[in-house]
Amino acid sequence: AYKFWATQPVPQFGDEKKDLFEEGPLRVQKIEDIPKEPEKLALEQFRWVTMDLTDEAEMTEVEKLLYGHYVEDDEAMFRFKYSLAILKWSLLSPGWKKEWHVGIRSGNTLCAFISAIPVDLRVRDKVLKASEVNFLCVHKKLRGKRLAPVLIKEITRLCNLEGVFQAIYTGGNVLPRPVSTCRYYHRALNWTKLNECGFSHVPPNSKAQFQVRKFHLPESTSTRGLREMKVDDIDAVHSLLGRYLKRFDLAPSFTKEEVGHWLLNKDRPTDEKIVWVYVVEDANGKITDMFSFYLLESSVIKSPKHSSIRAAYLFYYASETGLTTPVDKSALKARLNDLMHDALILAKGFDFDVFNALSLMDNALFLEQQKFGAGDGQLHYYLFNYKANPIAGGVNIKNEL
Ligand code: YNC
Ligand code: MG
Repeated sequence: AYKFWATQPVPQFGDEKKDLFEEGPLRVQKIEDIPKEPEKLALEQFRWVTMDLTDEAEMTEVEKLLYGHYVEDDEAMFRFKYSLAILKWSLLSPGWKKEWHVGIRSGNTLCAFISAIPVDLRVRDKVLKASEVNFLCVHKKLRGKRLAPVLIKEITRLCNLEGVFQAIYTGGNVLPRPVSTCRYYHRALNWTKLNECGFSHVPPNSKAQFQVRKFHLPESTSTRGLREMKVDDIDAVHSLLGRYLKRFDLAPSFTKEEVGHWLLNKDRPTDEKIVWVYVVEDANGKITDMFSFYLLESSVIKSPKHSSIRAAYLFYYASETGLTTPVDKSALKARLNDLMHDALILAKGFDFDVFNALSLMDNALFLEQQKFGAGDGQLHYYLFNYKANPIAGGVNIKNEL
């Protein structure tokens, strides 16, 4: 059924084995054997281009393509709306390579795109020099013409030429074969607006006013010592987050530079702020906890009243409470609920409409209590050219980005 994916070094459906196996690459290649040129495009008006994303005009072309043609929900009511700021953040991360920002132009029009960024990815006890593939997008008028496999083969070739043979990627549709699957959860902050957009509904036997009351939040946070993260906190946050992520089987292994990039709004004007990061500093000046969320808007395609939804996505978090041996689950649960409650209050204060999270990391400890509801979307995690045993609900990469 998967004409293209059946030919790729990914685990196939049907070859699942009950027994645990040794994890590792499915295919081993040498850089010398990788083709130096891209595959020829079938139609002659099409040509390969490397997008220069440090050039505002070229970045704007990518933004426009995604704005009109990127991921929508099943009912085509909402579409991810990536701003220039978030694209810069996502695509110009430490170690980024120009060659990994790949476009196809028809004449001068950008009509397809795919990208990768480098990541040191830990799968259980092994750290892979991998890439994170994202923003695969084909113009709506060119769908169903097998351009996606061509783009995927080209980004593979370009990664391979840099000595990168493994990749991680996520998606809403089922492909051979997820290493992990998460569910989306949503916590209304502005229920009335979400309702008007067709995102939230009045449950049977309830009323709009009960929903508004259910999702009401206090004005101010309550965790003592909570404050915004600063540049000076990078070392402490790098250490705390690094130790916390070790709790999970699939996680990036961050350098300090990466922590600075992903968690601070350095060089970004205030009105382009995209990530909110808070730490808890105790009486001795020690950073004991941190949490973060980022802004990603969605276009509302069908509402006459609203054009976009401001969604906060839960990003990295960590707490010393989870780092005792053995872990005191009830203490961790209490702490995370306090922290996430404050995260919701802050997001509400910054005018977000909804707070999204996935069923990963330790989220099961607070999703229900913080009034998150399961959405219909699922997010599947895939590893390219790496055979791994299934990873249960403990994945953490920048996901829907
Ligand atoms: C997808 N999302 O199954 P088979 S997520 C991977 N990821 O192949 P055509 C996908 N494969 O089944 P269309 C895919 N979607 O025959 C479809 N496919 O084996 C497979 N949507 O190609 C599909 N962005 O060109 C089928 O399909 C084949 O014209 C069909 O284009 C697909 O960024 C797409 O959802 C998704 O823009 C581009 O529908 C288009 O429909 C579109 O006929 C809206 O393709 C936007 C959207 C996807 C977001 C993402 C992660 C992408 C990961 C790609 C895989 C990377 C592998 C690792 C490479 C590096 C390796 C190293 C080292
Ligand atoms: Mg196509």
